[in-house]
Amino acid sequence: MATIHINGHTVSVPEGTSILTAATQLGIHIPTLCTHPRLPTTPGTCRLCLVEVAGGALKPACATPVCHGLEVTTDSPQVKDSIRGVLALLKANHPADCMTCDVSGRCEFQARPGFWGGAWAGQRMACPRQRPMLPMLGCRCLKCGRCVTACGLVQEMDVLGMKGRSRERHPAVLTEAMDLSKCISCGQCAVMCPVGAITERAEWREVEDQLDAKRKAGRGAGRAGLMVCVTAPAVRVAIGEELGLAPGTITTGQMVAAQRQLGFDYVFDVNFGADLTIMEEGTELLQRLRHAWGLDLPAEGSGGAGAGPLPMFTSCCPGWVTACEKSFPELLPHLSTCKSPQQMMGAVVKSHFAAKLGKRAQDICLVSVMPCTAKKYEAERGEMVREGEGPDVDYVITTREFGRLLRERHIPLASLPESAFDNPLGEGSGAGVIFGNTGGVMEAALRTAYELAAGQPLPKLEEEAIRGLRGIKQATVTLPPTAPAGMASRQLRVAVASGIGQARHLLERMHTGHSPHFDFVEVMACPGGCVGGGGQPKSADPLVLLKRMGAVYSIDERSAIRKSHENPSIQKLYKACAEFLGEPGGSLSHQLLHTTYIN
Ligand code: HC0
Ligand code: SF4
Repeated sequence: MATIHINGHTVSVPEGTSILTAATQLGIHIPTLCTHPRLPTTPGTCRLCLVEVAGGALKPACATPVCHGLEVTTDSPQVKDSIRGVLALLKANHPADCMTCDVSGRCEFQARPGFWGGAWAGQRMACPRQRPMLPMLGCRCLKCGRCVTACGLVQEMDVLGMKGRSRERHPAVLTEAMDLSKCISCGQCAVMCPVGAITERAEWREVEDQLDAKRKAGRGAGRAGLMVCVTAPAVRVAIGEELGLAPGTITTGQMVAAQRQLGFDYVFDVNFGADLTIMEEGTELLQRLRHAWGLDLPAEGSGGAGAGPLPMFTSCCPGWVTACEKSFPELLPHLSTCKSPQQMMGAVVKSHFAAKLGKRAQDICLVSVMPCTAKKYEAERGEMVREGEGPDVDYVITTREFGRLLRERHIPLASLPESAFDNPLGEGSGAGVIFGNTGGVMEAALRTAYELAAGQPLPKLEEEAIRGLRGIKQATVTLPPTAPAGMASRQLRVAVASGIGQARHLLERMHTGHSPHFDFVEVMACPGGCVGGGGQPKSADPLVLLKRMGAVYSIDERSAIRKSHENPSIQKLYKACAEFLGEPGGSLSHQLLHTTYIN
């Protein structure tokens, strides 16, 4: 252990601990922009955490390890002068466009003492906006390198690198163009950016325009007609945080109330779409298993899903689907043919729900609130746009954009009385909500697939082996001896990868035979799953993912219905509306709820 003194206060920490960490233990806050508790390196590039060590030398606190007896001062005149100089340099190279920047109000640079006022050399205004999902505005860049670390060391994608010299130096795509790169639009670079140099492509202004048009024209009569909002599982445990509440605060009821105040005519839940996905994906998995076990051949009219190879991989994460298309094309036949819950919601709202109201698909404007930047890309894919009718999902806004919309309209989320989702597309099970956590899609699928195969419920719903933040998790579930013939005592081996870098490791292990054969594999491109999505609130809390995950699991525990196949609205969609969907895996459900991903 090393005992050191910071501003006259004493603390003992393990040798090698950074001055920054030691100061934090003492409750002394040293601002920094390039360090982040969820990134594995402390590059010391922003120089805002300079401190004075004995002898008068200035050192970056984030990258300087302590040694026994070290004396540190964080607020000497020399430190203050140097930081003022660093700040002036950063500001000289940063545009004064806070008025129009999408992260204004949540920007770490703005939060720095000394940010406001003083000279902003050049006063350069915003660079032209581009069309990619994650526009880069090099002129805002502070050159901290967090985005490069997130992309290279966490996601292991190596799409970004620092290019150029001195004031022109900023992160850039290493290939010629974003389109030609391996980028999967996961947004982990954006969520780590302390300013707005990489942000999601903003759609909240267009959504606001649509809502304003409707408000002016009266209920349901605006330019876009009926406004429908659907919200992903992970948003309800993060929108409160985006608006200043503690991480992991659950605000489902207030979130629905806020969406109504914004002017949406109907507010539905993507958890319903998640339950629908489980019905289709569970059925598809069983078809593939039965085929592999030689129990039967795929049924006629099943769209060929039953003939798919094992292991089956989940297909609900668009970052992962893009990774398969760009980097692992040999896995495309292994992807489940199911559309994601977002796209299933879109398809059901624009067909079944529209028909019930006597509307056409194009009379409905569907806005999806997602923790994810890649969902914007998913909604625009050719397979998700119906000829002559337009896209199933019209706009995708991230949790951050949703927060921005509420701040713009002065809607006080935290103090709103709770409201409930509209029915029937607003009813979701506990299985649906855990989709938001890494391992959740798998756990939800097991709850249903086991029961379909074994003819009895899982003895324990919680599958602890695939919970938590480990990068690769696996479990084996054994069907009971009483299961129908051919199924009895069979083993189902499953794996879960959290983050695209970990997925790559899992694939390598499977390829080299270092992992057992798996039947079903879940991949979520972002570490932690959707709770850690690229569109979620930016947070410097090292425990933030665990807090959001805990909140998601607590919603499941408190749910009266915890299995997708027990959701009465889902049963109704298949049974009472037999003329609409028929049975899981049936031909209409194939047309609406499935797709094939090709390169
Ligand atoms: Fe997810 Fe989803 S769980 S990808 O992370 O499957 O974005 O929350 O909405 O579609 O349900 C994101 C979250 C979703 C989808 C669901 C899946
Ligand atoms: Fe890398 Fe993901 Fe950012 Fe693309 S979106 S540059 S893959 S971190």
